[in-house]
Amino acid sequence: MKLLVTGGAGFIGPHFIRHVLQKYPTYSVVNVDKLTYAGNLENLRDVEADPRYRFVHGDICEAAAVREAARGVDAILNFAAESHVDRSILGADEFLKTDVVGTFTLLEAARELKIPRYVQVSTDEVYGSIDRGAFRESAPPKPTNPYSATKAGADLLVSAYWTTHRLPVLITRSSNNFGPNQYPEKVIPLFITNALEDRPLPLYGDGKNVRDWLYVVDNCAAIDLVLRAGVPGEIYNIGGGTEVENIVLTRQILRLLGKPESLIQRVTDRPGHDRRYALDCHKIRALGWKPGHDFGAALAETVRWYREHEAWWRPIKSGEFKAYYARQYVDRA
Ligand code: NAD
Ligand code: TDX
Repeated sequence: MKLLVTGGAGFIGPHFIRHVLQKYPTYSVVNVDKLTYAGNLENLRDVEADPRYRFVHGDICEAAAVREAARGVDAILNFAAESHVDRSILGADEFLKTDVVGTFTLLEAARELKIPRYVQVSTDEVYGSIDRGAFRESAPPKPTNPYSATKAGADLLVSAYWTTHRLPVLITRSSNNFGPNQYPEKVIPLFITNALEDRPLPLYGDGKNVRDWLYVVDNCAAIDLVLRAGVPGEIYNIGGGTEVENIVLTRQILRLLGKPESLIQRVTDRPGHDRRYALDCHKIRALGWKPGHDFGAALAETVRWYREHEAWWRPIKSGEFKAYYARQYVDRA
């Protein structure tokens, strides 16, 4: 099987590519990535010499480049996105381009080239916040921030290509991922690396927002299963089943690092901050998936990875990230 993976140089993409190349000796992967601030070829060093892997530096909004890369593949998996909520609040331009127009461009290529399978990697955020219970796949999208709105727009377009064109599409909606190689703008790597630098951990609002954490390799196994066994036209929720309040998560990270709670800095809340995400995962479980990692052990492993890979995150934090962080958190403090 030949796969086209987009956004394969970000956080989840490299884990998925590694998963596929290790598990299936006959598979090959073409990775199209624009290498935005979030793309980093360091994340793929261990696979780049594999003859079954090829990198193409390209933008999913460019139809000709997409068509060229997609020719002859058996499936497209679209991981490429602008993915950070706080950046979408500062400015949503690139979110509309990549998350919506990019998805449209890929769908058109898949239709024209009659690609047998298309997987859209989406998010629990499209459902919006839920106080009690959990969203099923049939719940209508109710996004609350520009990022989730563009992801929801993309999902609707993907579903429309099934209904209208019978393009064999599948959508995965996962909860918050964590693990090695996650860009340090997201809360877990931000808090781990700030703590390692003895800098404050900026906790939004009352710290009681809840996220359902999923170890990244478990998400990759689920996406692989949906690719192989999912029913075209269907949506699959993928949740870690571990709901944690941000304040609890923050204390857990500090404990793992042996750092004091005085590093916690309460800052102004994120505008439109979703209180709680929760997914009903009966559908993906019926396909035969469940999370394979315990949250506490996976968090400890992640903390260890950042501790041992300063050479990976220090250049990021002193580069593009620095200006972003100043803009983001100086205002809130
Ligand atoms: P990421 O921000 O770490 O990586 C995104 C990648 O896409 C980068 O390599 C970037 O260079 C690339 N990219 C951006 N614009 C592009 C374009 N126009 N053309 C080609 N490549 C482009 O994101 P991630 O955390 O790895 O998330 C991957 C996917 O999973 C996204 O679609 C995201 O919405 C979804 N998702 C993420 C999470 C999470 O917790 N990280 C949870 C649920 C869903
Ligand atoms: O500095 C921070 N302080 C803080 O309290 C940051 C960056 C976050 N937070 C809070 C906000 C959220 O309640 O932590 C929680 C997690 O925040 P993020 O890591 O920004 O993730 P979230 O907004 O939940 O979105 C993530 O999960 C769904 C990913 O970024 C999305 O790409 C994915 O779709």
